[in-house]
Amino acid sequence: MPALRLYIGNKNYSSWSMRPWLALKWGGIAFEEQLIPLGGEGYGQSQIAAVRAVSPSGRVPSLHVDDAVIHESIAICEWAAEQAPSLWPADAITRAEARSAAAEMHAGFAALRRDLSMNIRRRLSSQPAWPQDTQADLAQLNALWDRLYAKHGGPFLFGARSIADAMYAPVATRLRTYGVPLHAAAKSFCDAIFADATFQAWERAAEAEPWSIEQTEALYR
Ligand SMILES: N[C@@H](CCC(=O)N[C@@H](CS)C(=O)NCC(=O)O)C(=O)O
Repeated sequence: MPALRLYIGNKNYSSWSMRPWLALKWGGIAFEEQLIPLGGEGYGQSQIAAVRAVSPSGRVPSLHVDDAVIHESIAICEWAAEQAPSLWPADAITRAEARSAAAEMHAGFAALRRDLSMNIRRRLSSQPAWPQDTQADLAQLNALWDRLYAKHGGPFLFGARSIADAMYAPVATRLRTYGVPLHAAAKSFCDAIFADATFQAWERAAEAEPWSIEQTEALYR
């Protein structure tokens, strides 16, 4: 078995880190994790260099498999699925649909990611007025989840837990943080993620972290 080390950012803020971490854990793949605190007061050249030293893109997550480096969250998830094929649906067409949904998250929803930064610990008391492109992303997300729940019946997006759920799990926390009203399918998805023991382990660690990134905390204050 190769030596696996996953480099991640702060669990409270780093949504890209959460995705492959969940996939590896759900796949039963043993790995060591190393957290590099990102952002916050005094963030500077030494942390940027620390990330660059473990990831050619200068971003986390990055998975070291012996001497090889796999970066980009979706590529790490795909590697995990090669070790644990049940991370994708068994049926070829359903698997292709799950890959479409996962790729859409990785490449899309830019306005949602810009305006609803992940901040697991935080709960806003009232919902901000979202710009039009963010409203469009939220509508697109609801339409996607409505369609997948109607087709596969839950409890996860493709019935059983898959990488598609890992890709959207951080979004569930964002909807909770910013108090976004939920369609029935979105509520079912969020409930399924929040009840997942692996997700809960990440969430507990996020809540216990000492770091605070003022730029994110100051949003909508
Ligand atoms: N497309 C990349 C995005 C990775 C990304 O943006 N990571 C952020 C943390 S969530 C990062 O490393 N930022 C570097 C920094 O803040 O210095 C992926 O899917 O892995």
